[in-house]
Amino acid sequence: MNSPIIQSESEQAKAIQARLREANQTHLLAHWHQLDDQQRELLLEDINRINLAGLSGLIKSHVMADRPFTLPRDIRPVVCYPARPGIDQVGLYADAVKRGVSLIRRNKVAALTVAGGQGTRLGFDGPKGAFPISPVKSKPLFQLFAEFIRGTNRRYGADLHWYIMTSPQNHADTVAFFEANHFFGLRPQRVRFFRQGIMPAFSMDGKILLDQKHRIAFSPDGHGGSLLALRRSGMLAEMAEAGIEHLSYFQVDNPLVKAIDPLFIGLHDMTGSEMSSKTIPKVDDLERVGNFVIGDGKAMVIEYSDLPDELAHARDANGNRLFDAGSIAIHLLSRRFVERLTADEAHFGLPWHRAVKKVPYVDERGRRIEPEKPNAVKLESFIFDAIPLAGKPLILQTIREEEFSPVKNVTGVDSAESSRRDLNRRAARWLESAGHAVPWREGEPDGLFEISPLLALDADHLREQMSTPPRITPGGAHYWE
Ligand code: UD2
Repeated sequence: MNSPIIQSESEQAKAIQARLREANQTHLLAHWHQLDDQQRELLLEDINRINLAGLSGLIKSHVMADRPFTLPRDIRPVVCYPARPGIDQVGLYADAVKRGVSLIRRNKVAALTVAGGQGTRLGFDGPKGAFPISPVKSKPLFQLFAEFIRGTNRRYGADLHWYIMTSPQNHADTVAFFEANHFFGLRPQRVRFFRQGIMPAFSMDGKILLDQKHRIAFSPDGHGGSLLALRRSGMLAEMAEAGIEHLSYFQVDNPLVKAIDPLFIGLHDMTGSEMSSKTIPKVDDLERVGNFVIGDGKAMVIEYSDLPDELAHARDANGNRLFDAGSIAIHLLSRRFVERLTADEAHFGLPWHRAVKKVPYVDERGRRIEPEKPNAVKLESFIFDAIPLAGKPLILQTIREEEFSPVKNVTGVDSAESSRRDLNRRAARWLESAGHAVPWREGEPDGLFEISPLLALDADHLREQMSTPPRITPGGAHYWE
């Protein structure tokens, strides 16, 4: 094939051209002659970020072939630890809380937030963690997590690390946001940012897309990329040195998350689980959350889009939903498990998932096209695909109203509105369970209620912390810290 010729260019450029020819991607140099020196350098840098060696096989298997998710042959419901212990589990749960607290006290646990997504659905200009969400103070998501960690440090005398995964697109803005806000009161040394990996977007016929004439259209490689990114960034080695044993993983979009949960940590550690997850009963058959199942004998998550409708609607003998264990993307991973999974990058075991999306690109004539229909394949890996690779995976049920209300859209289901409402309702319930009367009107708390995690991490904690009745005015805005 007649490829664009780089004549009289650096040896480096020539070598790249040869590698591109082998990978059938020489179109990336189509506009080379119109680029200035700096742009050429940037383009070569971008190309060097791609693992061209393994590319042809990947394109054949995942880009060109619409290889749908292969369902396990045998799919059964999972057995979970219940949210509230049965009579014969009370002792186990009490021991687990003690174990969890002891691990927290000794800083053996770190928080890990994945915040590399693009948050396109929310239409927010900035890192998603900077989105203001709390009902009274409009605190951003990152601040609520920071205060949860500070509250935990305070309660247990700990000094926990917090790892935050950014993407190349939002890294600088995320770090600047923390700096501008003085790390929300955390010690800056304890807040560790690391960038996730990237993958190029492909045209439907397997060509890497250009975002500009000198830039490749990259996007984040999925939250499963957090594992390799931890190793590549040196964070995994740092964790080992600091004696961190478990990572408490959660998504940036869920302000209700218990960023550090002694019970969950204790159960994970006591049972020798390598990866543990929280689940909630689904609100309806087709709720857009992953489904925990036992597939061919192994615990795993089947994403909502991959679960066949007949299974989503299936009922057991009592008429209950058969596959009811929704994934809320809260996990614990043992550091050693992450080390094992990422020891040999060439054989990293998480599969790629294919998504067809709209991706703007520069065509062969140099025009930038804003497609109206999905035109490109993006590849991402998902953290929950590590579950079947884990020893003794554990699944703990929890309570939706206490722990899950993600911010994904502007309004409607899983929106800023619904999440703020759920934070408000939760604060009102905590006050009531601490013995304080809260006015309600038409099924909602009458007023705005916000309890900082600096004051209380859960309802029981609030009961300890707030013994005198707070002043509450119907319709008013109330905040405690
Ligand atoms: C995710 C789960 C779904 C359910 C739901 C709960 C997947 C594929 N699905 O759905 O099963 O648990 O969450 O809310 O995960 N992120 C990165 N880097 C990336 C991509 C995503 O850091 O390359 C982060 C992103 O910032 C966010 C989280 O991962 O915190 C979730 O990503 P999403 O919004 O794409 O996932 P969603 O809502 O489809």
